[in-house]
Amino acid sequence: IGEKPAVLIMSADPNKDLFHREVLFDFHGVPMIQRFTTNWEKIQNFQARPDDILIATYPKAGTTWVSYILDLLYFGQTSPERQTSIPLSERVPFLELTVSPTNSGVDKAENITTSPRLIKTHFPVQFVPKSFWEQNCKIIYVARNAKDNMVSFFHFDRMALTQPDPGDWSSYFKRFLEGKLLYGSWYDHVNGWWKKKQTDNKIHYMFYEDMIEDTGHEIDKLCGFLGLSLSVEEKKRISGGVQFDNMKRNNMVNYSTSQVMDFKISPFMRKGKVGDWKNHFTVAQNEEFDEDYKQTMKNSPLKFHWEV
Ligand code: PPS
Repeated sequence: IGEKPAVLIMSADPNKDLFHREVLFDFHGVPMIQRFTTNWEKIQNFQARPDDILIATYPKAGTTWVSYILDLLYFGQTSPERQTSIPLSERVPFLELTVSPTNSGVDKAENITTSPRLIKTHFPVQFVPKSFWEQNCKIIYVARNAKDNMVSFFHFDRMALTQPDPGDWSSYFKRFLEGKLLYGSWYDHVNGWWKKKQTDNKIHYMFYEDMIEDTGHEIDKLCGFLGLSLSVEEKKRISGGVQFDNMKRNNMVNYSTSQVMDFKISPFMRKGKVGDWKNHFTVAQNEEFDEDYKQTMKNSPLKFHWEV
């Protein structure tokens, strides 16, 4: 983790700054990069509305999946053209992302004219702008087992050309265990949000593995939490539309419109499985991981499924 650069210089050409790998720096104790911190005051002063819904995850835990489900739950029936003409990343702005002075998640969120506004973040709980708490907004948190989460993040960092250089797998593996990847420690992230949930009934905490096992059931639980009543048929339609193969084919949700991702290296919709870590972890790495996990998670009530 390097020093925090003093200033972020962005050119007037919004595309010029897109394609460089960023360098991590320590930001209030969390490894971060410029494009997620440069607008810090503006992000922290974001004015949430009571009906805003925040989707929070450690990166690669199922953000896009849940974002798409929520978008369909709220807007699938009323505005079908939204589904065919606006990329999901525009419908569900990424709160802390600043691409250029005229292209930021905060601006996108502020420009949304439909309600509720669906907003995505990867912030650890302590970074969430205070208005979300003051306005008592509903928050959906998705957690994914650390092994698959790590593998998915590794491939994402390879293909998303603005992410910090992932290096090789074995060094990535070590940095994950040390909490030295972007957004910091997976362990702190999932535990921090879980702890917050214990005193905040506006947080719905869900697991990627449960969505894989029974998407329909998780959609039912989401509807219960959000106070939505959709017909059985509509929920079935949504559950089908958000299955991996359908999302992978859907150019409005699969990030094929992104300028910073190189699908030749790895597609955004990569595998969508529980247990792909077995194709990446060596036996020794798995033992090291399990030993470390036992220690780091010894006080955590969270239980993850490593395979289904
Ligand atoms: S990001 O960049 O942080 O917003 O990424 P995120 O959306 O959180 O996570 C991407 C991973 O989620 C998988 N995914 C799915 N899996 C199963 N079913 C569906 N419908 C689905 N949609 C997205 C995606 O494939 C990434 O996981 P991996 O393991 O890399 O395939």
